[in-house]
Amino acid sequence: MSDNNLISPHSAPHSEVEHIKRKSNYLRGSLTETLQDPITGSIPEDDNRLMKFHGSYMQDDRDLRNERNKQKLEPAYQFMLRVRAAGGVVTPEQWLMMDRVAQKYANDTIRLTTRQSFQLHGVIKWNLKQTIQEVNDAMLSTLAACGDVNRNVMCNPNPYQSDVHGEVYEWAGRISEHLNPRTRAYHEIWLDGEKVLDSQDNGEGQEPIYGPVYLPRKFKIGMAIPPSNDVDVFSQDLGYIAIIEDGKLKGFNVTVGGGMGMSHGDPKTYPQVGQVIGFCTPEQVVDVAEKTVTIQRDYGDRSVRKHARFKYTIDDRGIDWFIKELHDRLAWKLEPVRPYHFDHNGDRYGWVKGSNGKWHFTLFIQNGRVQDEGDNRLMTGLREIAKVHTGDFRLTPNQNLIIGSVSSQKKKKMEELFKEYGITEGGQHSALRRNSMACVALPTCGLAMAESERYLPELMNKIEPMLDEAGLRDEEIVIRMTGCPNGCARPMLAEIAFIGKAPGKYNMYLGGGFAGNRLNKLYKENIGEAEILESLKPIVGHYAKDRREGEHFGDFVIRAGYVKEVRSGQDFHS
Ligand code: SRM
Ligand code: SF4
Repeated sequence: MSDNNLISPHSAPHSEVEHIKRKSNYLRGSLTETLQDPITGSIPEDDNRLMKFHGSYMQDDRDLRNERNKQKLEPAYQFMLRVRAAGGVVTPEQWLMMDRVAQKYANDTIRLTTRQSFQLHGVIKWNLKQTIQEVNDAMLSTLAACGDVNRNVMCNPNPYQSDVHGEVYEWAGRISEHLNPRTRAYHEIWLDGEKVLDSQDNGEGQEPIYGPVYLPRKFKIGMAIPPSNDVDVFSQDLGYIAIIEDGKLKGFNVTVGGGMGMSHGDPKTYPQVGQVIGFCTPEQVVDVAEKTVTIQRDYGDRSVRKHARFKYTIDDRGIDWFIKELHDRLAWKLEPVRPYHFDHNGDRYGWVKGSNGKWHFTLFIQNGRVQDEGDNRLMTGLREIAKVHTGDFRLTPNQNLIIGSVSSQKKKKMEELFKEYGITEGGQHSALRRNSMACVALPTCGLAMAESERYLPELMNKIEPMLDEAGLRDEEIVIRMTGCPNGCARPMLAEIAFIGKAPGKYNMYLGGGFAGNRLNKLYKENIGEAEILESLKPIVGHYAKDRREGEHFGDFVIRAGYVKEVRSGQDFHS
């Protein structure tokens, strides 16, 4: 196979991370040794870079940082562990394992992520190996949950069309499997696997798709089943839109070049929506994924990490260049795009009966945090449900959970458990809250500039009375918040978004498409809570009074002139 850099058009020196990957001997580095170092709860920066590929980030509790600093203690180092499950589907046994390790090794909470994975926070270095082993014993994995590789493949968990969901889910699994790193490093380091190859190995067999330096940056794939765009297919590096005719899966439209991350005030970085480039059959999806990934491997920017995502490779070279390159590598051509239509990108809550005759219940979990808090015993409740459930659990792309495939006989029992533990579809909340997402941010995220998960519910308490007054409590409006412009809750696609700038300060964006099909636009910069509420109130009132039949909030704010429509990422900052 070719060295990844032979074709690279970027002549600038490679970034430090590229050197770390290259000399890591396929993600081994000195992890085995540094994990055992008894002197510190941390690991060196080079190994930390490699840890990401193994599904973990070193963090420290930022709430404790100043105090520990004053006491001349090292930061409270801990590790975040991300557990991947393609399409977010897990068995009750796997749920129980996550619940157990969260209590035993982490901070007693399970975090459901915006990409249908699990996160554990607060695992200390000396417990990492045991935690990862228990995860793997339950047939889940942390490998490639982070790092410059393909990440968890997202898949619509739509329970209305169980047959099609089942099929699309299978394809998501196959893509995921095919693009998994093949290095034995993970087995050697975490699972006491035998060391098969030594550092002299030239890697021919080790990583046939990625090669020795993997991808220039993370890579994300999602599969949507219209009319739901809950996976936010246009935010994915590579997306697939299922085309269903007469109830049967015919294939997929392919989208490329989406992405959310940017830096405040740097127009060279921007969020982008993917472009729909053609159609392929189900049997062709793995081939399309592999060839797309290899194009990014060979042409992505390895010198500037901020410019290394696939969206920039496409924008710099043009979509026609990409399509030609893809067709050349495939040795066949995509067919013309087929018609499709998305209605929304949020979740649909409560019970539905699927085509398999089984029942599915989507419950609302605020910002994906599963925990017991006072009278709210969500974590215990889900544990008790998992003990008797014989179907599956499906993590949604909006940080919620579906208790899937409940038989008619079991439905009543489930309802009793829901009642006992206060588990609901969120009907007591406004539709705005039920369409909300916030990223983790403080105290664990090292990149957070402001609160997000801990603050959005509080802000919502203040926005909800405003909605009540305007008669909009049940109006579905998508609102998202992140603690920085990396975009982990995909805020740039929300109708209303707040992106952290500094403690207590946010940039406010308006005008995203209700179906996740249009980026929003900056409305106000660097504002605190008082100004957020002051800014929002007149717009909410105006919308209640002047909206057209069926007009969504994001469309209204553009028509009413609050913000300009953004047609592509290049317009985002203008
Ligand atoms: Fe993210 C980095 C959390 C989905 C874009 N993301 C991080 C880190 C690991 C912070 C870090 O690098 O030190 C955060 C860990 C916080 C913590 O304490 O847990 C973090 N990202 C998350 C999660 C948990 C947010 C959530 O609240 O659910 C999501 C985990 C997904 C998963 O299960 O795999 C998560 N991150 C996303 C998404 C949404 C998506 O993928 O659909 C995005 C935007 C889409 C995209 O990638 O373009 C996203 N995360 C980023 C970026 C910006 C990447 C870029 O293109 O510039 C970073 C920073 C980076 O990579 O350098 C980042
Ligand atoms: Fe952290 Fe920023 Fe991602 Fe939020 S958006 S989790 S603050 S990196």
